[in-house]
Amino acid sequence: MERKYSAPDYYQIDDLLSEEHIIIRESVRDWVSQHIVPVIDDHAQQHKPLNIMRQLGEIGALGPYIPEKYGGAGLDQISYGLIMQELERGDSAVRSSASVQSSLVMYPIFTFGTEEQRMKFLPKLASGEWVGCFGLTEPNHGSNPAGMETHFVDKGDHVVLNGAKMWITNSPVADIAVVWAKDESGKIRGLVVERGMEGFTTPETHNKWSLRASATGELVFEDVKVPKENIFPEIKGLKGPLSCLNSARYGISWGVIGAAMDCYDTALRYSTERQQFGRPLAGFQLQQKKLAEMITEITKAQLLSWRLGTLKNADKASPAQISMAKRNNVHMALTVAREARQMLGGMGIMGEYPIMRHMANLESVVTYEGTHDIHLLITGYDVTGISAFE
Ligand code: TGC
Ligand code: FAD
Repeated sequence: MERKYSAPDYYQIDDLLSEEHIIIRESVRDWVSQHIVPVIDDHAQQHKPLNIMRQLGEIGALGPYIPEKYGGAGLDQISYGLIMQELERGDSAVRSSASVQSSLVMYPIFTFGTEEQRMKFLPKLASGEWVGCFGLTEPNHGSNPAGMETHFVDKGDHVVLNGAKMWITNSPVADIAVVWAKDESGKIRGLVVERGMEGFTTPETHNKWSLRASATGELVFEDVKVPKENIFPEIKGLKGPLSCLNSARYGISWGVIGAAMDCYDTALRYSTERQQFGRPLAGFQLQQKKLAEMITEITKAQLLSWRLGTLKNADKASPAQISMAKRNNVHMALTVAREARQMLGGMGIMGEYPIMRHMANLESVVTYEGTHDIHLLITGYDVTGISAFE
């Protein structure tokens, strides 16, 4: 069945975008309609991760804001956001792949890497020839990465890495991993671990009820010898990985708008077509309340992310502003998905509509990249000056 889609723009936000932004958005939207929408339900139902990194590279979705010299597209932050929005309209797994590769792998290599590291890794990551992943979370340290146990010791021209990371998007298919680990003085450092290094394995995590079209796994390091040229030279401390998260969380704030728009559009369409008690569902006040609240919250989220994008373009977005947008917009999208699912009645649980899949995916998105409550505490810290974490 061909699925129709009409993206809501209730506040004429297109007027805030450039011609280039709209061309980029429309081309990614068309790609998603042609290549993701027809196959995504099968991948999610079968728990069969998508294998689309090269295609994402071809459409310029990998490292959109990385300079062209390194294979990126040299675009601005609004373009990056719009690309994430369109990809997540298809499925959070698609946006996850693109945002991990762009913000969590290419961004740190570009920002913290040596020129040799940039030239070695970035062009192949931008084209999708290589898949990257990002290892911060550990079995015993999720919300509190400062406590990480993964560590390395200096052995002259190389270091020896031990430890384990958990819940790592794309680890089972990754060619390289950007890994955060402590040195002998207990400082957090970043290094690139490559597939094939002895003692490095990436077991897959099975039986997820969420992000079923995405591969998730572990990173296990057993005396892995990593050459010193793979270590980021200067960056030390938690601000290294957290800077990458700023970029990825920003992208998520846009991405989830795409999922919410898909749910809203599906519910609006269904409720005008489906008749009960002799009239369309959309004619009942309770259904209109749901639709009116959805479009209000989507519009507010669109404005929040657009403004954040302009701040990011000017290099003025604070981490706390990014936390607010990530938290607000993911919660908005989950609420829209839950309400939209109800509006379709029994059909809302079926794979021929995207809503239940988006809803299940968003249960991961509300947890990863900092949980809903952690982002609230970041805002609390920002407005009071008192950290609830200490
Ligand atoms: P705290 O003492 O506040 O800060 C330590 C140092 O870090 C600096 N900093 C930041 N720098 C850049 N950006 C940020 N957002 C920053 N937040 C803090 C800070 O200035 C300080 O620097 P310095 O120079 O003084 O050392 O740190 P804390 O230990 O109290 O922790 C703060 C907390 C809880 C907010 C932080 O740990 C946190 O954000 N926890 C959540 C963990 C998280 O988000 N994990 C995500 C893992 S990756 C992932 O989920 C990928 S999913 C991908 C997908 O599939 O799409
Ligand atoms: P915990 O930290 O154990 O938290 C459990 C609950 O306790 C949460 O509700 C949390 O909000 C609450 N809590 C914790 N501390 C506090 C506090 N101080 N005050 C109040 N409440 C608190 N990580 C990576 O490094 N790379 C990846 O690519 C990656 N991909 C992921 C993909 C998926 C599908 C998932 C599900 C996770 C992924 N993650 C990844 C990990 C993700 O970032 C963590 O799951 C997340 O940071 C939360 O950590 P945790 O699961 O250990 O939960």
